[in-house]
Amino acid sequence: MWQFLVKWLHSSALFPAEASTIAPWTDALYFFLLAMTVVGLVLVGALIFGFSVMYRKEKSPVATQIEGSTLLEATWTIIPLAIFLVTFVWGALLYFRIYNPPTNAMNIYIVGKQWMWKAEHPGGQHEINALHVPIGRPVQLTMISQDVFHSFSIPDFRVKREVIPGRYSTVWFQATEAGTYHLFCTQYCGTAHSAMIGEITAMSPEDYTKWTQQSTSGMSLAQNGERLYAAMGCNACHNGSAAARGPNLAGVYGSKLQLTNGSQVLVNDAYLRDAILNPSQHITAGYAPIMPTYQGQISEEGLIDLVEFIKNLDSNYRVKQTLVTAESDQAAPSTPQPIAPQQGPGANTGMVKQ
Ligand code: HEC
Ligand SMILES: [Cu+2]
Repeated sequence: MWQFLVKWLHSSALFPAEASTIAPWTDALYFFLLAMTVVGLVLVGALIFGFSVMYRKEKSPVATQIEGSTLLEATWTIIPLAIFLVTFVWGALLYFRIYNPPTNAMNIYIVGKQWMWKAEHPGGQHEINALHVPIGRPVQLTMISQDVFHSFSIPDFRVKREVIPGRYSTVWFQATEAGTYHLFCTQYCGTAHSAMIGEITAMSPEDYTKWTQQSTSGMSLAQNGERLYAAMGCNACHNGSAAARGPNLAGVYGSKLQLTNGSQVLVNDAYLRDAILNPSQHITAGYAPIMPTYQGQISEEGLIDLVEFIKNLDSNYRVKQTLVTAESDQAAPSTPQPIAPQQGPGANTGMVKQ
């Protein structure tokens, strides 16, 4: 019955395809709301119609005063309340499911700007107004806008999330069927807003691997980040040695940092980005507030590269460094920090959530 309804709606072009794992769930809630609305409409409509016939002027020319009925009032309060509470709980559960990516999700970065979508895969593949994803695997998008508000929407996946300047927002989905799907910007963002569209290509994991190999730019995001890290002089202070003026960034991602103001923060993508742009906002305990701000000096893409580099910094770096130092018998605190080996696009081991 359900399958039939959805198939029929879809083939009549009234309804987007259900092409992600979440789609049947959002649709279930949608149809529940629709059904409740129809029930309400029919009930109220029928009562109005029935009463206006039953109590028309010819039948009851003189108005009679009717005292209230507690039972009746309780009924029409409790039943709608129950329906609203069911809707609320159902919607909240669905919301948490949609906005909390599973820990094994692969991460792709999205940068929105007037008027295009840029996608950056961890392996360094770049796409404009297009996004290739594997099916059968949770995909998390970490999105940010370079200018105004945008909104990233894939109707066939029932995915939609605001893309905000200055802040990462995330959304995730798991595509179920190979195919191409529409991508829209659903937030009016200026003259060419309607052209801010693209194509999502969901493909089998094998095809996706093939695609990533064919479209690689040769440098992963983390490798780009490593270059930028050296070019911006970050390693002047963050070189991992004990004498360094800045903290060792290896393993910082996913950890809890103690700040000088006494609070603790979880280091995630957003925190890393903010630490680079507004270092004076949150000083790590035990360090002087000497880090300069990089506001206006690094593009959003550059920040993503840096974040990806820091994320992938091997937490065993210090240990390894000691071993290497012992082996070669010379201290080398200023050598660039090695990055964790790339395990193919998406094998993002640093993405473990707490
Ligand atoms: C002049 C020295 C200096 C430079 C250059 C510098 N930093 Fe820092 N950085 C610090 C210090 C000191 C802290 C700790 C105090 C604080 O939180 O501001 C810090 C904190 C951080 C943090 C917060 C995480 C933590 O463990 O405290 C990140 C992330 C970071 N730096 C990244 C960078 C990046 C990326 C660059 C280059 C674009 C950079 N830093 C350049 C000195 C520096
Ligand atoms: Cu837009």
